[in-house]
Amino acid sequence: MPLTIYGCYRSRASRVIWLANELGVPFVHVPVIQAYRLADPSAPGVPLHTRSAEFLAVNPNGHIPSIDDDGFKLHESLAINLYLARKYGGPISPQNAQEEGLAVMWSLWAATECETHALNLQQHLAAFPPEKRKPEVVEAALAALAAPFAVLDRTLADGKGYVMGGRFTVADINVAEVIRYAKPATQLFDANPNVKAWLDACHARQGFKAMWQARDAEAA
Ligand SMILES: N[C@@H](CCC(=O)N[C@@H](CS)C(=O)NCC(=O)O)C(=O)O
Repeated sequence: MPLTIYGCYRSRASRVIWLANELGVPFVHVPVIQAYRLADPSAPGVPLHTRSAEFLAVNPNGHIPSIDDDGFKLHESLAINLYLARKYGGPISPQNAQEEGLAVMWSLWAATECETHALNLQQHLAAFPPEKRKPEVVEAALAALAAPFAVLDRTLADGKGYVMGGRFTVADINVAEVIRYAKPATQLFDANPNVKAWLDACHARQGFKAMWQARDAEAA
């Protein structure tokens, strides 16, 4: 059975699809959408969504992405990526226990130190309509991200432009997909030129571009 990836492109499924593209792993894509994007998720004929019984049977948490890899179900985007990298191997994957530790560390770092603040920047600087945007949330997020961005900037300077291992790995994807949310806060990137150059290089990769093109083609 082929790998199945559940989750529309306009979700954290983008991370998993980018990695699958980089690995060259074929997959079946099931574009489950977020229930909150539907006016009435219980209306007849609505598309498959995060509260559909059919999807809750895959992921009882009711979140995307999830995968089904020959009957093995896994949730949490960053964990899925670490699993797929481990399974399929190659230079994108950790090569030893230390690299394994670093890849997990950077993934947890992105999720715990950065993701909430980066999402706040995306929403309050770009996604929300002007009347919902709160400058105090933006200020708090900028303050919270100043130190982690500086840490990442120094790491990239020392690491030849990569998060770990001196080459492009799953850790770059997992961190880049979180840092991407902060893009509307250009001052963070101006203050950290290595982060800016690294994110641009990540987004110039064919695996990312193929994912992004499909995301653009998906209904908003
Ligand atoms: N920590 C989880 C977060 C999953 C998550 O919150 N996904 C969002 C979409 S990006 C979702 O499913 N939202 C719809 C819902 O909660 O109904 C991960 O990284 O996979």
